[in-house]
Amino acid sequence: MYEYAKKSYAAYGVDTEAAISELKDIPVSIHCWQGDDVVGLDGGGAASGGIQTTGNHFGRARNFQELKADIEKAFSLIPGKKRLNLHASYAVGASVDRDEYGPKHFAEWVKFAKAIGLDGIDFNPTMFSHKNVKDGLTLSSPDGDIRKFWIKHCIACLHISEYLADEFGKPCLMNIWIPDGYKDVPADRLTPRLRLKESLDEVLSCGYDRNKVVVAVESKVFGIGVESYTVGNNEFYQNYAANNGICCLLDNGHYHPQEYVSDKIPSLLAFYDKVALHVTRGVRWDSDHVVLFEDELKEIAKEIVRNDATKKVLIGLDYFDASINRLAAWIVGARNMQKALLWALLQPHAKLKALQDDADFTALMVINEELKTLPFDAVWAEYLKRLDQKGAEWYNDVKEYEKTVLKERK
Ligand code: RNT
Ligand code: ZN
Repeated sequence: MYEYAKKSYAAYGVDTEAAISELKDIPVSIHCWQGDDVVGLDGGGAASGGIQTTGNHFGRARNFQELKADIEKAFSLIPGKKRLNLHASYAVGASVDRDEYGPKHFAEWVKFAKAIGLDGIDFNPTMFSHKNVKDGLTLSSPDGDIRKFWIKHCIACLHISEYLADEFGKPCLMNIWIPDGYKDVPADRLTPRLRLKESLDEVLSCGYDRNKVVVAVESKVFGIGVESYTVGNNEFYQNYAANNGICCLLDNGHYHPQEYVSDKIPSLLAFYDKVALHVTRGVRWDSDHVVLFEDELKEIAKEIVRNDATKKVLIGLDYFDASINRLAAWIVGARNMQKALLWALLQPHAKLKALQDDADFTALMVINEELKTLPFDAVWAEYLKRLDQKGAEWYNDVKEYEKTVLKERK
């Protein structure tokens, strides 16, 4: 079947061998928080700040040991180059508050990530699920002590990120997302943004190593209970990032449902050296459903591949579904990201671009439609085989793990 597929793609000038070997090298950063419903290890409890995990499937990882075991099992069934995306709330054995976290609280994670052969660890300050989120605000709070606490937390996270970069000999992405906003019509939209700007300036001026840490800011349209106003919206962060030499993180659940991140990626690539992503699936809103192999996912992957941006676009996943087996959620989403990248690598981009420039839109449509039914499955199967990965049978492993490990967790 692979030989047949190879010929089918070759007829369009596509080299399946090249696609397979390129795919092996594209890292995908997988979020730790799918494993425990974004609860974390530092006592913050269930996610708050406009985000919510729904569902109550049995087997949630309740501690570091269980989370590590689940990650190890799930990641073993995901092909390709993997990074781990950690939130500060996953500090191990911390007896201090978040503003005093340091590398030692993440040393166990480093040991683990190295042991299971990961490419690196990415990091996030956790500015939700904490008593210092005052009236729903963090870095934009009118209370100077609150702002100071979170500024200190972000600076601590920058140093942890430097440590993570050193440990893996590769840059670490540190993404800043805050829940700040208002439920109802605000009386002042500007001042909170000016305070956020000042707070971020203070964080970035701490003297971190820009070669080691890529700082990103993640905008959002609204959160649950914060429907009327979001301090860190798209315009705010795009301008902030552009003016301060950092990068934007686009979460495809964070825009109006008729706005597409696939279209935003090339716009940012025209101006930025790096663009970070949270690939998710919003159903009617920022619902963080498991990533499926859908058109928009393919478009996102196509924009990365056809713009020669696999090293510029930092791909991360961000979803949390507690209504199904959490390992399966990880595996389905991460495999789909890989599938979409393979799909994108199997398109004859140069030929299609030439048709566009020649204004031959008829041929462009005809070929695009033909490409949709090429034997993609056989190339995917070959990729899995070469990486010694299972096909659809991965699910049997998860069922077994469910029976022997997850069912025991009461
Ligand atoms: C929230 C953002 C943010 C979080 C994670 C846990 O809307 O998407 O990225 O989901 O940091
Ligand atoms: Zn996100």
